[in-house]
Amino acid sequence: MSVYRSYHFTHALCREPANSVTNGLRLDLSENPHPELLLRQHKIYIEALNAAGVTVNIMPAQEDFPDSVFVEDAALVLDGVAILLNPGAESRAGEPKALVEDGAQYFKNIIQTDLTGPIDGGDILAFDDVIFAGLSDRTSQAGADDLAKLVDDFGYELRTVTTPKDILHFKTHSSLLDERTALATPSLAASGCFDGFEVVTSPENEPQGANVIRVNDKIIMSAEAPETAKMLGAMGFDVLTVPTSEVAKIDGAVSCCSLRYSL
Ligand code: CIR
Repeated sequence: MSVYRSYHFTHALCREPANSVTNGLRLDLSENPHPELLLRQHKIYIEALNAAGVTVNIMPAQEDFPDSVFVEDAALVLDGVAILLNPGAESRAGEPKALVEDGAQYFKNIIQTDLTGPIDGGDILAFDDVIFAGLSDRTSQAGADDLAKLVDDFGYELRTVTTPKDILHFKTHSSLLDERTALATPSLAASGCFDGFEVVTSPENEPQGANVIRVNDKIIMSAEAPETAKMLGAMGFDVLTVPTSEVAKIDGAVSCCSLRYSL
C-alpha cells in the first residue's frame, strides 16, 4: 500500500479551547460561541481523530489567546517538523511561541522562522509535492515567498493562489480528499487554481462542507453539511461527521482545530 504524506498521519496535536474563546475573532459578530458546548464538541472532534487512527496530544487552554484552539494557524508541519508561521491577526501573533512552549515535545523538530510577512495555516493546503498558499487578509505574498524557500527543503513546490474575498482562509472553501484530489466550493473550483489536480465540487448551498480533513482512511467533516457528507459517502469515502456549530460562530471549522502529521 502506498503511503501518502498528505493524509497518512500517525499523530495530531490539538489545544483545549479557552473560556476566552468568546472573544475569538470573527467576520460576523452576531453570535457568541458557548464555551462549554464548544469544549464538548472539541472532545467529539478528538474522538473522531482517534477513530481515524492517530494519537492525539492535547495542549492546555491558553486564556491569553482566545483563538488558540485553532492550532493549525500557528505552524505548518511537514514530515513531523513544525515550521512556525506568522499569524496575520495581531491578537494571534503570540500563538507560535505558545505552541513551542506547550508543544515542542510532540514534533521531530521545530523550525523557528523570521517570515517577512504574515501567513496563517488556514491558508495553506498541502498535497504530496505541492503546497497551495492562498493570499488573504491574513496571508501576504512576502510570507508565502519566504515559506516557499523553507518548504523547498522538504521537496514541495509552493504555489501562491488567491483566497476568495468574502472568506477568512483558503481552506474555508477547500480541502484535500486524496493525494491528487481537492474538494472546493463551486466558485473556488471554477477559479482554476487547482490546475493539474482533480477537483470535486461541494454542493452550492453548503459552503461549510468544503472544509474537511482527510486522516488516513477517514474524512472528518462538519455535521452541518449533510449533503456534502452524503456526496462524499456515495463516492466511497468513509465519512465521520462532528458538530461544529460553536467553532463556526468564530469562523472555525474542522481543519483549524488540529495539526496532523507523522512521526
Ligand atoms: C480567526 O479569525 O483567526 C479565528 N477566529 C478562526 C480561525 C480559523 N482557522 C482556520 O480556519 N485555520
